[in-house]
Amino acid sequence: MKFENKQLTDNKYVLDWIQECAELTNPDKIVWITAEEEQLEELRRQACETKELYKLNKELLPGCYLHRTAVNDVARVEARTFICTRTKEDAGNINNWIEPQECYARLRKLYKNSMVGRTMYVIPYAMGQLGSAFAKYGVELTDSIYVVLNMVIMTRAGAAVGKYLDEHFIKGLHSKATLDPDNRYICHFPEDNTIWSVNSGYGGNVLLGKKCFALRIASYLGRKEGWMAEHMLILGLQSPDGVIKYVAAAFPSACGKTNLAMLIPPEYYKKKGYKIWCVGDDIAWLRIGADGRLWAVNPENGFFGVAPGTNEHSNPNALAATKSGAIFTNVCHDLGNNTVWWEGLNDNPPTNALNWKGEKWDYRTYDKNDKINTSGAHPNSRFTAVAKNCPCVSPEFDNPDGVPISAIIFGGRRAKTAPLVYQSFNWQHGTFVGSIMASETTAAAAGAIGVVRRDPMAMRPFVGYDMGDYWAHWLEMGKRIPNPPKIFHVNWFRCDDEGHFIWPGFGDNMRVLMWILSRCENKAEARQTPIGYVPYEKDINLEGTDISEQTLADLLSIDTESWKDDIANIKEFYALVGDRVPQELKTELDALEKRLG
Ligand code: GTP
Ligand code: SPV
Ligand code: MN
Repeated sequence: MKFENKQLTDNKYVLDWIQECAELTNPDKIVWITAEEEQLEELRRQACETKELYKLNKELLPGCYLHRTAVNDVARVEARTFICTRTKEDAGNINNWIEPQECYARLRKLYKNSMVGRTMYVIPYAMGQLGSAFAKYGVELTDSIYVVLNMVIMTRAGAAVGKYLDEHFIKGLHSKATLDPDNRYICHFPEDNTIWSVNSGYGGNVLLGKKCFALRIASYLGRKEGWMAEHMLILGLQSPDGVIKYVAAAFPSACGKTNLAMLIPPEYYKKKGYKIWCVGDDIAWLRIGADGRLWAVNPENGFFGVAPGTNEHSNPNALAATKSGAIFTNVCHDLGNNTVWWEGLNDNPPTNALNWKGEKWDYRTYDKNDKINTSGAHPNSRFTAVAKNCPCVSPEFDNPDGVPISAIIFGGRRAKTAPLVYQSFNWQHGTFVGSIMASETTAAAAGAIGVVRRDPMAMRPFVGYDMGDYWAHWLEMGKRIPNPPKIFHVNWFRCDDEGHFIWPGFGDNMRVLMWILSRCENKAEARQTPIGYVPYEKDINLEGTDISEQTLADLLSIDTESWKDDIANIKEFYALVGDRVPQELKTELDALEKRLG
């Protein structure tokens, strides 16, 4: 095996594996990613030459690039994502499963000579701070420069990782191959620390450190090793006295994690000196600290955020993070000044532009009922931005110990059933609340949009083993945490009968965070209802808004009939999850049904 540059480890286990993958895929060259600026600059140059990347306006967007994926390759593909444990039972009924040896054999045929004429890049990377107790290491082999450049932003990648690689590292093999959608596979072998991804070039399918490693493989490792990997943002809320309290929140894909993690407090709170710090916007690894609390780190190093809807008002922090060194995927290309645009950025769509498919685009043809074909940017178009470029990035971002979590918040898109906020009675009931989460589907995954489906803990597509066992692990963790966070549920997406959101959302979500934290400090009373503790209206501060008391009352009301209807659907879902649903959760479900009357 011949490397083009100096290899970053002598570990035989690592080198043997690279050799084996190179023999299979047969690249022309193998290059170690040191992530030195000179190397990255050369890769950017090459990618621009082949039009894999477009260099954007140097003055307005320095160091920024645009990339377009194949039109049939714009989101995660859950139907082609597999958990390949030795037994089907260990993957569970919610996951797709292929027997590992059969899967390896099937995919070997697709990888065979897939890198002929291409370079294989070897990316050593860490999820978490190098050398910290939380950190885990991986190597991704890929034939895509786009993947290399994204991984360098999204993870801690490069030469410094070499010395941490040993036989525990996560082996990731990615090849674009022919991008054949019918032979697209995102496969996880948790028992072998292995991820194989083939025939895709879209983020969540190919940036193997993210969903594949930091959630699917990590959730499996977390269960084995006594910690948790969750689809959660982490934020710090600083009070005028300087004290910062941290919360972690799990919302399904494209349901508001990035926005909440970076929120700007409403004027009323800002003036008093409140501030929000972003520790993470998508993934949290949680461990029990020596002090008996639950501590969280964000294992990532950047944001792979939804572009549409991001603007100066909704999320100025995210927007600022995309102003330099960012990669935009499937957004609209403004040819006038060589910048980018997306729906919801502003009210001035470019008049000389290419849409996300790279076709000449006339903004006047936009039809919100047919976004895929008429929008400038794809609804799941994304920006990849360096976390440190975000103005509100937490000073604790690099703290190897993470931050202590006061509250865990679940949430989803529910037009009717869920109130603005409620608190669970205790950890077991909170686990139940997470297990029955439901949300309308979004453009983040291929398939129908706006269909309500159960998405427990926002982890339905990301648990690397049986869902029932995952819930049991939650219950087990609760028993082991001496001072556990309180568990809440929120819904920013309640609609009136015309389908308009009735809660303003975004910055105003701070008002709900304030109630949540006051509950954690035993400073607010609450109304006990069948589903949990709900705020008294007087305890949600509406100062500076035009929300009427009636609207707030509606937001906090519990529609008993729709909850009763939901019970049947929950039972069906538990039956689908199957034998391993913990008895404690079935008991909670029975108790809820009784309380609803
Ligand atoms: P992933 O990166 O896919 O995991 O998504 P995410 O959970 O980080 O979602 P994100 O914050 O990017 O939000 C996705 C969409 O939800 C955007 O179109 C936002 O405009 C919208 N959104 C976010 N917060 C709110 C809110 O409070 N209210 C309303 N109505 N919409 C919101
Ligand atoms: C999600 O879909 O939840 C994302 C984007 O965060 S992706 O990395 O594509 O999975
Ligand atoms: Mn996500």
